[in-house]
Amino acid sequence: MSRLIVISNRVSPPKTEDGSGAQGGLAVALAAALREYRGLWFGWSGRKTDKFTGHIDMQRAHGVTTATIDLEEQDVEEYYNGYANRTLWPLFHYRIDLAEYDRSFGSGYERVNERFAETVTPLIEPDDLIWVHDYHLIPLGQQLRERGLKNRMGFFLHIPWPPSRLMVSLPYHEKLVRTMLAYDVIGFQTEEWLESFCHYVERELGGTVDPDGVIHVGDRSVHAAAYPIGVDFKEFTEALESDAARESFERLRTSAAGRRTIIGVDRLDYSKGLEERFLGYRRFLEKHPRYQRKLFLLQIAPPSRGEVATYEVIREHLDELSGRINGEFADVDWVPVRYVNQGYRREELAGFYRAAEIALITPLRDGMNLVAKEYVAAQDPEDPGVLILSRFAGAALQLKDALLVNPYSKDEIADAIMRAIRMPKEERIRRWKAMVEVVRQEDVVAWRHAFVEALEKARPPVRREPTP
Ligand code: ADQ
Repeated sequence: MSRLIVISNRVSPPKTEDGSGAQGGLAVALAAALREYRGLWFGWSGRKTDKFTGHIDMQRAHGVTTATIDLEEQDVEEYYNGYANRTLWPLFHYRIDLAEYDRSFGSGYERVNERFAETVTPLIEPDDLIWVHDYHLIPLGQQLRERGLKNRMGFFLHIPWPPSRLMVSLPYHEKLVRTMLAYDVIGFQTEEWLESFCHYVERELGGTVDPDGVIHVGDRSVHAAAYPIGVDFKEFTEALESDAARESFERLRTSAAGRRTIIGVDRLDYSKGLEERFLGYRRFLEKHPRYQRKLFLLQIAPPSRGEVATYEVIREHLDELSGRINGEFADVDWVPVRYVNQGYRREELAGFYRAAEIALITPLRDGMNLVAKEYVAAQDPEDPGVLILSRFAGAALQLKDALLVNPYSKDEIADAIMRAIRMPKEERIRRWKAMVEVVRQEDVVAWRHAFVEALEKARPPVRREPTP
């Protein structure tokens, strides 16, 4: 069997064999894929160094080999905080108003992709399957080809692909997208992002798309498809059985004192629609005063990307807005918004999801959104909660039985909360059953199998040797 080489911006070495602990779902999923296929996981260590040396820190823990490199301060600033998070992230989430274009970001992005290519190439054997992840590393495949690698290579984009009309606002967009043709397989979260990509290929690159998803541009043919990512259903339902989950369930239910909990869990990011969510919830409180003391919103939002100014701004706005809503509506024995800025272990989160009668997950744009799926996975089959989900999350294409809302509309959010409160148990069960089937079947194991299988089937194309 071929080895699998996973390459992503950051690498999080597995902390325990079963994947429990404070890791995100994706880290757990990738670690499990590597245990299954052997191979290694390559990426940035998260550390900064004075001078880039290309030194690879190889470690083996719990059946997974990781290989990490340190980056220079300037690399991190231009590649990670710059091009990845200040240019591509906002643009790909349809926020061209927030996207910054700075020449140094682009050159830093290219430089770090070259550094990745340079250091990982000697670790790769001819038969390895290479799986590159996300917007940080779009040109990496091309860089690897230029170093002579003929391996089968796939790229998976975890975030949306923007409509062509937005994409063209990126300086040198064509150059960037053309590098993607170096891969054999390109995966998107949903058909919608895939469609936007195909539209771009046809309109801007003059390519054609076969009905079976093979894209042709010049002499290159690439297989492009949607591979919706899922949660590790088994791992998550097992986490629910843990003492930590039981304790966090009790903790939330006890403190709720008979009131209903509306839960939101998101990285603190403008794409997650937190301000709009708070305003929608405020509209609910305004419209339905008699329900005011019967529920509360628990928003868990650990800060992310603190070195990027827009994230500081959103954090300030949310501090201010949650304070304002609480000041306006709270009473001595009731606070309408519990706004928490910390991360929790997966077991604890599972318990919180189970204890919450309603989940309010309203990103303005999201590649998939795993929190929505985790919430569904965590529900009690006899008495499940209601999922209110943004129609602009990739997950909405699969979770059609959620209450789908336009996250920009305060009234739609307010009305959905009312509907969730009043929803009869039979309807809750019916909707949940339909959703949990999807979450169970299209889980993260199915996702990685589908992607790796597509990669295995891709014929290694014959390419030129690198020019000396
Ligand atoms: P994210 O934007 O980070 O991921 P999401 O898919 O919701 O968004 O995943 C977040 C993960 O972090 C979930 O597993 C969640 O449980 C965990 N998490 C969030 N808040 C937490 C907290 N306070 N404590 C502990 N854990 C917390 C990107 C894309 C998404 C895509 C994923 C996977 O933006 O659209 O679904 O990658 O492809």
